[in-house]
Amino acid sequence: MPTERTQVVIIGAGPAGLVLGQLLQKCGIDNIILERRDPDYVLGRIRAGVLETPTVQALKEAGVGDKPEREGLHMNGFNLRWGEERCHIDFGMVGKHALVYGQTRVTRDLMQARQASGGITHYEAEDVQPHDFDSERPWVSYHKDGQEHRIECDFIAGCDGFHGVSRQSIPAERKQEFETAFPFGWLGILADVTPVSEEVSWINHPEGFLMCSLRSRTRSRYYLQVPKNEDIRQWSADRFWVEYERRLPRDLAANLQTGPALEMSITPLHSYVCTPMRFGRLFLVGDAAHIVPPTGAKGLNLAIGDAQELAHTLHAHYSGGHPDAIEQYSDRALGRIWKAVRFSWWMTTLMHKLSDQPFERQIQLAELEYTRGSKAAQTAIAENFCGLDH
Ligand code: FAS
Ligand code: PHB
Repeated sequence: MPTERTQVVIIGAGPAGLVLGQLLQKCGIDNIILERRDPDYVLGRIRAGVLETPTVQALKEAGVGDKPEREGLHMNGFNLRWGEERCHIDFGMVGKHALVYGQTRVTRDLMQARQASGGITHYEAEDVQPHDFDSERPWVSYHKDGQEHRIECDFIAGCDGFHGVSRQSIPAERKQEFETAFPFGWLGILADVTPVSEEVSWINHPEGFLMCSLRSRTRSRYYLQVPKNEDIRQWSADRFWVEYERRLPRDLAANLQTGPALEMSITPLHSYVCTPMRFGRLFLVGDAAHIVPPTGAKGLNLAIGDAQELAHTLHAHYSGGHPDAIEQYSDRALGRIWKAVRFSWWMTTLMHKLSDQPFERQIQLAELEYTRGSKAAQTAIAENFCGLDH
């Protein structure tokens, strides 16, 4: 069996794996990424769109922060809408801003940077398996081109997403899992039509949530709340536009441009956290360890935050003088993660149709009215959305 040797094996070449790979590279820590798909498949997944300030800092550290700052759309606030009512959340209240810059572009920038730096990424690596991560000599096996391969390493980083192999390799009795699922999902559409507004709006509608976001001044990203088990095959772009226009506030509906879908998909909404995030010499990073509903625009930002946390941890370990750095990774990451899980859960319960109970909707309307009249409440939303300092 062909055997390679490196310091850190990274499973998964999504945002977490690629950021970790770049940061380790810059610290002089050898690493190999194993990704089960090919690059085009990874780039074809249309997902997040908003980068928090700490995330842009991490991307700069990884050497790919200039393009988001140069080409991303500055987000200086957003709108909460209900009926024809509106509350503007101004990020200036906390002296920060966010950037609208699609996850696909972040991933492409990272792939190009890794290729330029000579980092090793084995795409289409099948049956990746972590081994002996409770020992001093962990290793990883995988299949490629009809051969089984082995990589001996010091550490394994599970950056393989919610359905990856890393977390599944941990026996149930060693994990404490926290989870709550919402009875609905987001039907998203990406279309080359002029956005209804240059500001992102979250809209609480009696028949279900909708969001107006964008990727550029000519490309829109919109979402509709749909029942949890909705079948995407039942939704054409035309059906989406009819329902979307029906729920939009009048001023936004007047600006709506429709067109063919570049992509349509349904994302279930749930919250999940696995603790701890370290098992011997195996670390869980990003969606491999936690999932948040996209309402708070946190998933991608959390994943990149974890990658930066782990890179600093491993740098402290290898540079010596910090014997407890490895032990601290999980608690430090979870402190940041739980605050984002709470905010994402809270935004979801505030803005979505949770049930047919009139009481729940009255509570939501009361909270929205209160927020509109309270700078303190608006400031709390702004500081959570822009990313709490790590
Ligand atoms: P990813 O899932 O991105 O990457 C994991 C990688 O590991 C993948 O490339 C996968 O192919 C690979 N992999 C999996 N199993 C493997 C194995 N056994 N061996 C080797 N490789 C393996 N977040 C937001 O902030 N806003 C949004 O609007 C938003 N929308 C989303 C929509 C959808 C449909 C989904 C699924 C997620 C969305 N998210 C959103 C969250 C999303 O952006 C994630 O938080 C982000 O991709 C997490 O990055 P990673 O942790 O790198 O995981
Ligand atoms: C997006 O632009 O895709 C987006 C924006 C904000 C969110 C989720 C998704 O909370």
